[in-house]
Amino acid sequence: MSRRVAATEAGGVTPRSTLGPADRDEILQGLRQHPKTLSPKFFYDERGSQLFEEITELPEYYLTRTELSIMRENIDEIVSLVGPQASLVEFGSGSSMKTRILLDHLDRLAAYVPVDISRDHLKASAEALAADFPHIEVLPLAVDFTRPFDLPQPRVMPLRNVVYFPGSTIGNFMPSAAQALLEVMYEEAKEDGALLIGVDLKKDPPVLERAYNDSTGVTAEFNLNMLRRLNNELGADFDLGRFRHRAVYRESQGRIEMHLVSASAQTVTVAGEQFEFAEGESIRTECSHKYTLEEFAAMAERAGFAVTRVWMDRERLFSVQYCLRR
Ligand code: AVJ
Repeated sequence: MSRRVAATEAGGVTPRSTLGPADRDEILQGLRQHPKTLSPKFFYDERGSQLFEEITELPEYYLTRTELSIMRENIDEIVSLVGPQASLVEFGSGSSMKTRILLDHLDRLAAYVPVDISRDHLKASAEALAADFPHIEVLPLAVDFTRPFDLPQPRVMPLRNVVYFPGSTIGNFMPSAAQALLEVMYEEAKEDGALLIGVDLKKDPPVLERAYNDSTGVTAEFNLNMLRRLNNELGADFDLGRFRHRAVYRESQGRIEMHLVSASAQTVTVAGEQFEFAEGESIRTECSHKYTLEEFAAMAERAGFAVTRVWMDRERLFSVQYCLRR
């Protein structure tokens, strides 16, 4: 029976094999490590992307709705700071509502450049945006945005570049990698450029832990789906029933860590390689770093940006920050 058919029966979504040889090597490398780790980028097969959409609507997961309300309430000021005829360079595929709010309001945008490594997802969301915003030149770029890249040349010369990075995805990067990513954003912002970024803020740990351990178990399914994907695409034999979702806030590192905990001692084969799991041993699947305003401002400063405007909700749960190249 082909994997395609099996997957349909299992999850109702027909996953396409999207993991390349480099991904397989990275996954095996992560499972050989102690503690075992898997990159959160591997969450997002079709089922994973759908589950994440569901997460953004959960009462406990305040991030997406809070960022959206901050954008809506402050869009006029954001538009005046960005100015006319800018080029909006989004690190990510731009499938979110937040991007549409910007494309709806920014003044005579010269171009919109979504940058994402997953070519298919990028192409689909860029085509949808180009159809909905025919007056904006949409120039998708399928590259790895953690390394410097050449920007496409729009028909209309932009007066400046504004890099956009919503959703607090900056939190997924370890502090040194987050620093390095801000330095790439500094390069791509170019002269007179700026950065508009969503940053989730440090807060009461129970509030954070609830956001990653929702009562309906959607986040648990999102986390476990990583194993389903390895079964589907790398011929692994994970028994999802023998792993448990766990998300904890590590105060000293200022981050939520998501883990898949082995419920018993077991052996799992992935791409023909065997991995032993002790009872209680886990795979860390995601880190979500949270920042204070001071901590993020210091990191932005080290990358060459000056934070010039911060918008927050009344409860100071989440921030959208505007940073100018110094
Ligand atoms: C999309 C990376 C911002 O870390 O909050 C949601 C992903 N993980 N629930 C986050 C996620 C668990 C999310 N980011």
